[in-house]
Amino acid sequence: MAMLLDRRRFLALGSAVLAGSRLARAEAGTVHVAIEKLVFIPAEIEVKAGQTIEWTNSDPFAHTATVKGGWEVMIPPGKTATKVAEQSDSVEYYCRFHPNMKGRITVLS
Ligand SMILES: [Cu+2]
Repeated sequence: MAMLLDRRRFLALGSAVLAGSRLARAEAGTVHVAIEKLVFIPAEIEVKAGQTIEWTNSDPFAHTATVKGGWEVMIPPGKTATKVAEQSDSVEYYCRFHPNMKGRITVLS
């Protein structure tokens, strides 16, 4: 457990540094979304542009976070995947493999 937390802290730090180099007003921090039994938890999140969204897939099969006509993040089984939130990322998303899985991101200005 301690190792997992350390790794997350390390990843969050790395993401913040990366975001800082690309975005003028990067907000530090990571917003976590769990995936358990075909559900995004929480389904709705609020982030600021520059924050990292991290999905953690506890299921034994792959999921995606997919925006229709937009981006897609693949989240392998037992793994995490991230995306840096942009100002335009107030979106609804779903899993391409399990379209009943739905989530919503609201980017606060
Ligand atoms: Cu899925």
